[in-house]
Amino acid sequence: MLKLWGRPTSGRTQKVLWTLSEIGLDFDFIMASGEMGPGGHVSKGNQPYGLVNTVEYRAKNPNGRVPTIDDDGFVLWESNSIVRYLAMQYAPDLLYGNGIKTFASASRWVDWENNELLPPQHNMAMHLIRLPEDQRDPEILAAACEKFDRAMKIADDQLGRTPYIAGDRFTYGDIPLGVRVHRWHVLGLAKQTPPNIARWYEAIKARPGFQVWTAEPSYHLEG
Ligand SMILES: N[C@@H](CCC(=O)N[C@@H](CS)C(=O)NCC(=O)O)C(=O)O
Repeated sequence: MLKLWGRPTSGRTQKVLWTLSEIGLDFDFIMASGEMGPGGHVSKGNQPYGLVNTVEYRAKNPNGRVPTIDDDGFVLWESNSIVRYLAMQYAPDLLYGNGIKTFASASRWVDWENNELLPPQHNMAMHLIRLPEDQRDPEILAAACEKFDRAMKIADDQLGRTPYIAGDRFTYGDIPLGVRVHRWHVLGLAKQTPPNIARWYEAIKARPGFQVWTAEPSYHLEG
């Protein structure tokens, strides 16, 4: 059975969990993290799930980060590469209509999420909930919100042209964006959701794959 190392509070792990749920693949979920545990972030004195600094884990993922998968001996890390691998290996029809151009377009939005949405959202979570209060910086939070809002305008323009981010159909490209847009709302930072994103977000929230591992607010609010 496929093994996945990660933690439910990790947005990058959620991308993989959501993809696995879309496909309907069984898997073993093994808790791993050097920074967070069942009680929250280590900066508040919580114990991490661990595992990531063991020799065995580092042999799989030398970065000591999550997520990592082992699919029948094929080990892979980098969350977006894992999502692309799962889509190609198990569900090309479902996750990109088995078309190379749709695959490439979805891949572009997945890279965009990593480059444009993830850095500001990391600062949003750290400076709103994860760091102890005396280490939070309102200026870093404000700059992160501004950057995230600007990026949302780009996604909103695209969603004004096509129902889903990579075209007429749901693809794996909607998954990382879905995690970020949901976290933005759960953190209470989506002051005015742009209209096309609002319409798309309703469709995304209705997907069973979203509901299993991403919807739960505590996975986004746990600090
Ligand atoms: N580019 C990598 C980054 C991996 C990463 O930084 N993951 C975070 C969780 S979202 C992590 O491992 N944090 C440290 C920890 O939990 O120990 C990916 O997308 O997989």
